[in-house]
Amino acid sequence: MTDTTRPLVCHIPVCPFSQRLEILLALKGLTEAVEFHVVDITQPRPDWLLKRTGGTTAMPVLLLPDGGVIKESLVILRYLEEAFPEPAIARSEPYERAVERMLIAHEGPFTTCGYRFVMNRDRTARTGFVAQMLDEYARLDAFLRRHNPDGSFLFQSFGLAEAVFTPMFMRFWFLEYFEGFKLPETDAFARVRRWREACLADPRTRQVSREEIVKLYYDYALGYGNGALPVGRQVSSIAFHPHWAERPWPPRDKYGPAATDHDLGLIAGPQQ
Ligand code: GAZ
Repeated sequence: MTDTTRPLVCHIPVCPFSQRLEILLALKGLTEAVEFHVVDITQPRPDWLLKRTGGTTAMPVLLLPDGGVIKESLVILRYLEEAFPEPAIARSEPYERAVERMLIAHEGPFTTCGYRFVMNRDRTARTGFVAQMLDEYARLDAFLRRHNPDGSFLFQSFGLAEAVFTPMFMRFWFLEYFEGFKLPETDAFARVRRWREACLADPRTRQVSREEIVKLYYDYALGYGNGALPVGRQVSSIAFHPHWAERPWPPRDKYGPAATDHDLGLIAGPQQ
């Protein structure tokens, strides 16, 4: 199924953590150095994979030809940077490297905030999530203003911090679609807006599209993550078949009546 000479990354469909690795390799011009294998998260994990991971199911996981296994996207990212050192993407000067790592240290709270917001089912909690999300963007804005007030990126060009955050900026299109949440066009967010736009404009981040994200994450908007099946449904929105490009766009109102398998183009046949 796989060749045994290259490292292999196993990941779930539209996984933002795995896209970080794809972006890093694209920045290096080394997209062929690592093989990527998408695992169908709606099915039990294959035995060969569980044997390699020691039973854990979270992905991405990097499987090395010599038997080594690396988990956690930021650790894998660092490994790839060191295993394929040319061209370097991470900063090399110690202080700049620390600045880069300080910004990357924000990714956990930022990511969790956006995912909790999209998965929230309580309409009355929405205002609180908007405030938390804006607070996260404000932190990024302050950090960028402090370390590079006039630039677009953290340093001169798209680098490691951008590889970490861009997949989340893309996933958070689901907040625009399902929550009507956008980063305000005000001065207070001007610096982080410039960063986000510069990140999204880079052609080396085109591994996934807005349409794929919105369609595959519909079940997250219903509060069901990681391939879990919403009540009353037979097929997950993150399933391989039917292909997302052949399905209609899901309803925007995530708090209204849930769409059926049929509405979502997940099963053929008459509406029940
Ligand atoms: N910290 C790890 C990394 O590699 O950086 C995270 C990996 C991870 O969460 N992988 C998930 C997975 O493989 C898919 S992505 N799950 C299957 C399994 O069997 O464990 C994130 C959230 C969240 C819900 C979902 C996700 C997400 O909050 O993107 O918050 C950050 C899962 C409710």
